[in-house]
Amino acid sequence: MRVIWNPKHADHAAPGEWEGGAVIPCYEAPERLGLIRAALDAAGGFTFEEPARPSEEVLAGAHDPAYVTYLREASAEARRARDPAAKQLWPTVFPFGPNPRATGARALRGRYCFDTYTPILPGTFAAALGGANAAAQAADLVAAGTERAVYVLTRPPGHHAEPDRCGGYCYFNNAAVAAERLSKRGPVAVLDLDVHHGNGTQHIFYARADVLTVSVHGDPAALYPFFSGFADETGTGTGLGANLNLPLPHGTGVKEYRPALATALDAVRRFKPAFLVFAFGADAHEADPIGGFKLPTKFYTEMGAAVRELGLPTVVVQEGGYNPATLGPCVVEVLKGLHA
Ligand code: SP5
Ligand code: ZN
Repeated sequence: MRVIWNPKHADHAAPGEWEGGAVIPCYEAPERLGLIRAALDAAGGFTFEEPARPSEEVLAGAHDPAYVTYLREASAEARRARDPAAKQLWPTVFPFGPNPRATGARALRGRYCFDTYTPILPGTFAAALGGANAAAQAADLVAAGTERAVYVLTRPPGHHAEPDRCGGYCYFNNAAVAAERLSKRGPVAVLDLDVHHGNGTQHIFYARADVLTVSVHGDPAALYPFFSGFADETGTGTGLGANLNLPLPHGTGVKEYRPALATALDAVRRFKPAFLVFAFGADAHEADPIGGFKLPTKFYTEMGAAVRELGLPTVVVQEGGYNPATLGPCVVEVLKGLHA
């Protein structure tokens, strides 16, 4: 299986994340990518390629130009700073009030970000752009019909990134970039099986009938991202009916997950897409430190095989997964199931 990986990923390495009034070690660390790559190498049958020269053009349709400019300039600002504290840009105040203009630098940090997990660092823009280009290249390979499935090995992840906001460790929405690119050639379904709701992907395609978004995730009443992912979010305008959320409770195991996955796959089949984008996170695993679900490693083979049954040309995009011991094995299993 061909793997497009993001050689710029390590340019983004957060010093920590704000949680409960303190900076804790960041779950989304550069080691994640190396662990996945080592596991794929050991499993065999995977070839690794870098995307061609990165371009901002791949972001069109997924992100607002003003946000792209902000992220580029904020990363440059962090690079120029001499004071170490100024080399990480964190939001402190978020938009509110009747006229939430964002004119100053401090306001912009809150305007273009929605949480306290997602700082902008000197290399954030380059790393995020590398991932978006890896996703675009994988989409082009799948669209050309030469590959039935291509895996995008990247970080930082993407599915929480909104059209104009970073959040949830995500800056550019790699899955949305792939889906947008494929949508020029036919209807696309995005299946998101990260344990967290893919709020950004949902938002980007919420009013579109040609891109179906389906997500199985932890109930946002109890799990990040809290404000998005409820079952009554079904799309808007011509996109009404083209978004399906299947929230499941904390503690969900195979018994509860399997029927939800079947429902998700049925929705994809009924939509009759020409292409699939599979936003894959390993954080629904029983050993994940932040997910709260209880899927065993062996279920990931079944998950991959179930997606393969759709028989669709597929771009698999890496999202979350935070247990260093189980992340690699989960990716190997899901890709084995998908490719077998
Ligand atoms: C792509 C992705 O999976 N993003 C997830 C973002 C979730 N960030 C919230 C992290 C909350 C960590 N809470 C610590 C509690 C540990 N017991
Ligand atoms: Zn996640």
